[in-house]
Amino acid sequence: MRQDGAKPLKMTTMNAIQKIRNIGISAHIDSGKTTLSERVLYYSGRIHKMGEVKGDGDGATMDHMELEKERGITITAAATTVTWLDHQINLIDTPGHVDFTIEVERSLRVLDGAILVLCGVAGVQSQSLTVDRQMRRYNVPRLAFINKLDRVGADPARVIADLEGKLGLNAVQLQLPIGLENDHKGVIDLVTMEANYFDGETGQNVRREPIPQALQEEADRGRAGMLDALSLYDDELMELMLEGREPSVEQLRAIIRRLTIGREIVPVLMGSAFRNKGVQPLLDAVVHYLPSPLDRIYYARDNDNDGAEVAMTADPDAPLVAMAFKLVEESFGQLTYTRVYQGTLRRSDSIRNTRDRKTHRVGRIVRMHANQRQDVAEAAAGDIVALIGADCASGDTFCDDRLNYSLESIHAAEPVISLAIRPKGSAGVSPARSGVSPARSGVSPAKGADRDKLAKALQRFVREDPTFHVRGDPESGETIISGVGELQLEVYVERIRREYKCEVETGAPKVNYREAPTRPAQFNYKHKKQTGGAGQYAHVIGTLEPLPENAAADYVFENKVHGGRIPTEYIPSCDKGFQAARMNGPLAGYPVIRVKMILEDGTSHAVDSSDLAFQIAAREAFKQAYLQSSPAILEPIMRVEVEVPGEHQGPVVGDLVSRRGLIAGTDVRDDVTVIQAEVPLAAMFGYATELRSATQGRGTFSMEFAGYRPAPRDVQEEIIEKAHREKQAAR
Ligand SMILES: Nc1nc2c(ncn2[C@@H]2O[C@H](COP(=O)(O)OP(=O)(O)OP(=O)(O)O)[C@@H](O)[C@H]2O)c(=O)[nH]1
Ligand SMILES: [Mg+2]
Repeated sequence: MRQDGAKPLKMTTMNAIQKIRNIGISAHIDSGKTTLSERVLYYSGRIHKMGEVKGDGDGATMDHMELEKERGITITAAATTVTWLDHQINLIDTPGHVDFTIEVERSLRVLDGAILVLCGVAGVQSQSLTVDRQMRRYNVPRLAFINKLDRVGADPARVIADLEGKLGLNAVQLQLPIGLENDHKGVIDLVTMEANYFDGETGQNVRREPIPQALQEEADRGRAGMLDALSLYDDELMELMLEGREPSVEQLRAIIRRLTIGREIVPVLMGSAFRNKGVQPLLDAVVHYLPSPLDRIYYARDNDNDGAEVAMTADPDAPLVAMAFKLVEESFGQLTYTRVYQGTLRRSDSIRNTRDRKTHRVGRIVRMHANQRQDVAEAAAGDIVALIGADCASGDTFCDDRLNYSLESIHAAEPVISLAIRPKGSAGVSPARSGVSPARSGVSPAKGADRDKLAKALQRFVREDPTFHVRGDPESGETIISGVGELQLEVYVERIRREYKCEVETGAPKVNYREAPTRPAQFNYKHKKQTGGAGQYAHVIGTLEPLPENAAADYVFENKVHGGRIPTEYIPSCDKGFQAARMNGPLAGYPVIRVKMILEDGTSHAVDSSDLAFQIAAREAFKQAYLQSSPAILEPIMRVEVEVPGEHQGPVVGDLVSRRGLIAGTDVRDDVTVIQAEVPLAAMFGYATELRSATQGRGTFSMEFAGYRPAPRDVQEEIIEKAHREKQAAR
C-alpha cells in the first residue's frame, strides 16, 4: 500500500531543489560520452583546458584512472558538478563496454534524468539497447544526443528512425544539422528558429543567427513536424494549432519539459562533441527539459510497516533517507557515493544503515570532480555527494534513526565467466582459504606477502563491484574470480599488478555453468546415527520440482508439513540443508537453479533430532531427488552483435554458425553489416582476436549475457566427464 504523506515544501527550498539536475551520460562504447563530458566541464568553466580521450595529451578529466587513459575507454563511472544557466548539474559519465554495465546500472538507479548518446553513423547499437532497457527499468526520462555528425556517413534521420523502430521511442527532433560530415557547421534550433554556430578555437562562443535562406524551407518543415509530433501528446498545443496560433518559446519549452518528464517523448539533439558543436544547446536542454529531483517521485519500503511502499519527499527538513550506490576503497578509507532522497546529510550526524541497523557518525562529506574532491558541510535532498570513511556495502540505505526504510537495490548482472588466480610462482593454493601464516606454510616471505596483497585486492574489488565474485574451489584449493566478461576480469588482474604491486598468474577463462532439474522427483530420506552417546535422527519427505525458465527466483522452498510431524524449529534447518546442497550440484558441481523444494512430511525423535541432523537429512534428500529429476547442464548464452565491412559478412556468419550460434538477423547499412546472433559463451573465448584477423582489424563486436539454456547432449557429457576428471585429480 502506498502512503503519500508529503507535506508542501517551503518556496525557498523548492527553488533551490528545482535548480538541481542529476543526470547520467550513457551509450554504446566509443560513442563519445567522455569527449562530450569533457566539453561540458570546459564550457561550464569547471576546467580550463580541454583534454582528449586518446592521443598524447593529459587525457580526459573523467577518465582519470591510468588504465582508462591508456586504453582510451571508460572503466568506472566518474561524477562531477557543473553550473549552467544558474542550475547545478550533477553529472555522471558512465562506461559503454558491457563488462562494466554495473556502473551504468547503479548510476541510472540514482539519477533523475539521462542523455542517451548515439553515434551519427552507427545509430542504435547493441549497447544502446542495453542502456535503453536500464533507463526503462528505473523510469529515467532522457534526451537523445546524436553525436559524430562530422564523420563520413553521418545520417541523423536514419538514427532517429532507429530510435523509433529499434527502441520504440517517440523521438521528437528539436534540431536540424547545418551541414554534415566535413561540412558540419552547427545546428538549427527548431524551438527558437535560429541557427547556432560555435566559434573560437574550442567552440566556446555560441553565435545565434537567423536561419540561412537555403535552409529556411527545411527548417519550416522540421518545425511543423516537431509541432505535429508534440501536439499528439499535448492538448494545449493541439488547441493552439487548431486556432492557427504559434506557441511562444516559453510555452513550447514547458510542453516539451512536461512530455519528457512524463516519458512520453524523447527530445533529439545533435552535433559533434569532438568538433565542439552542439554541446552548449544540449546543456540548455538538460536545464529546460530534464527533471529536477522534485519532478520525480521515489518510493522506499517501510520495514516497520510490512514493507509498505512510501513516497519520499525531497524535503531537506524531513528525516534522512539516502542510498550508498557506489564504493571505492582508498588508502584513507572508503569513499561512498551517496544520493540523498529525503532530508539532509550533515557532517557529524548519526545515521543508521537499514541493512544491519548499525549507527554511524557521518565523517567528511565531499563533492566529487572526477578524482578531485571538495569538502562540504552538508548535502540536502536531491543532491549527490560522497562520504569518506563510511562503512557499508554498495546499495545500502542510510536513514535517520526515526525511520527504517529500504530503497530497492541495484540489479547486478550474472557472473558467467571465471578465472583461477594466484601469485606468480606459488602453488595453486587459495590465499583466501589457506589461513596459514607465511612462516609456517613453507613458502618464502615474499610469496606470503604477495598472497596478502592479492587477498586484500580481491576483498576490495568484491566490495566495490557486485558483479565480481571470489571463491575458493574446494577441490583444487585454487582461488577463482568470476565476473560478467573477459575484459572486466582482465582489468582487475591488471589493477592487482599496478595498484597492489603483486605479480599474478591466471588460468584460462572458464564458463560458469549451471545445473537444473527437468522433471519432478520425490525424496524420502532418513538420517540416523547411533554412536555411543546422543544419536542423530532426522527424516524428511517431499518433492523436488523444476521451476520455469523465467522464474523470479533460482530456488524456492515451500513448507507443507502438518501437525508438527517435523517440529517448527527444524523447518529452517531443512531449508538450509537444501540450499547448501544446491550450491554444489551433484551432476558436475555447478550451482543448481530453477528448483523448488517442497517439504511435505517427516519424522523426528524427541532426543536425537537436532538442527544439524535435519540439515544433513535435507542435503542428502536433495541429492537423492535431484539425481532422479533428469538434471541438465545449462550454459550461458550470449547476445552477440558483430559489425563488419560488407565483404566479410559471409565468412563471419559462417564462423558464428560453426560456434553453435543462431543468427537472429543481419542489417546492412552502406558498406557495414551488423550481425546479431545468440552464441554459447563457451564458443566465444578468443573471438576478439579471431575476428580481428579475419577482418584485417575492421570488425568489432560486443556481447552480453542473454540467459541459461540446456547445453546439447554431447556438450553436457563432456562437461560432466571433465568435472569428474578434475575431482579425481584434486584427490
Ligand atoms: N569524429 C568524431 N569522433 C568523436 C566524436 N566524439 C568522440 N569521438 C571519438 O570517439 C572515440 C571515443 O570517444 P569517447 O569519448 O572515449 O567515447 P565514450 O563513449 O566515452 O567511450 P567509452 O566510455 O569507452 O564507452 C574517441 O577517439 C573520440 O575522439 C565526434 O563528435 N566526432
Ligand atoms: Mg567514456
